[in-house]
Amino acid sequence: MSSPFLAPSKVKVVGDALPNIPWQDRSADDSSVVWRYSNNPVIPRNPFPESNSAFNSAVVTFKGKFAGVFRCDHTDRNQELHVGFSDDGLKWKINPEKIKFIGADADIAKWSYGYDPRVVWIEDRYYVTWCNGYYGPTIGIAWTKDFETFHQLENAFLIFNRNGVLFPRKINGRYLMLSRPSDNGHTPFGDIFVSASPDLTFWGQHRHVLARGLTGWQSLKIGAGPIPIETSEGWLMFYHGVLQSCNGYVYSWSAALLDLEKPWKVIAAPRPYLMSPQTPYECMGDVANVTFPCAALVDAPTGRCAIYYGCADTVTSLAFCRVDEVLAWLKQNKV
Ligand code: BMA
Repeated sequence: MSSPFLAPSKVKVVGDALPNIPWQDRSADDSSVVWRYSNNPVIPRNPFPESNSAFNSAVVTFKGKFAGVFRCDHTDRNQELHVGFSDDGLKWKINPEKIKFIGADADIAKWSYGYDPRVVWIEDRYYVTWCNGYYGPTIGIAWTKDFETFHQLENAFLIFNRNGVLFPRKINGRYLMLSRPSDNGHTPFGDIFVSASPDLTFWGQHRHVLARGLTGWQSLKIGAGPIPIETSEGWLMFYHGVLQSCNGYVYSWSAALLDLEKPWKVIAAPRPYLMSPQTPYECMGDVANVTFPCAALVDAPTGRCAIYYGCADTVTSLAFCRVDEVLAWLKQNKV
């Protein structure tokens, strides 16, 4: 079935043709704007024996195939980052050895924990950002060209901060990163901000982007998800939102549109979610009721988009959408 939100296809997605991204058409009886892969989850909780859970992970194209940085919490329940490779984006081989970052100042290089990675290609290399333990959570940055050697840079911000997400190109000569200032615990608050840097070391010009509390599903806190997608209409930013129920936090996600030149200006923010935890693998696991997107692969000419999202802090799943349909939906469902 096609979506009732089908837009005239004048929307242009900036990016490469990626005809081989994972894809499954929306089923005939489904009119959702975002739909789930029928064989979810694609990554089980224990891709190697020491893994307790594999979720909230980042996938990119690499040498015509796919690579990623995966959050694997170990059976000692430390949060670690692992590399994985896949021919089709569906079947993954995840390296049981955790990533060993090199090159950082000795003080920064002391590993404590790392989680919720994002990966982005900017100019000539891949950059990884993640929630890095340094006397509390902040945003770590590293780069790689081959997914074997990872060069760690300075942490971007002071503690406490999470959900550091780089834009895929410099804007007006500066790198831009979304983030969500937080606390040292489970943070019952949080808005999305953006910061600029000339060199990925020194960050400033902090601007407020989007506030929590626009509607119920995003009433407690919000945080950026995948790398923003550049379109002719603006930056498409998928983001998660959290509400507090009598049973705890519930993590859903949706999409907003940001100005291309000044992404702290919001063009449209959504009233409803696009996905909330509804399937058994999203509702049951180490943390119930979590859907948490961290990566999107887009085939620019067609606008087909595959989104990797963590489920219940336990496994990783895939969802699909079309960029023009999401933008048309957002126009009709903005706050
Ligand atoms: C956040 C992070 C995420 C996690 C979420 C739900 O604070 O730890 O990795 O998915 O909580 O537990």
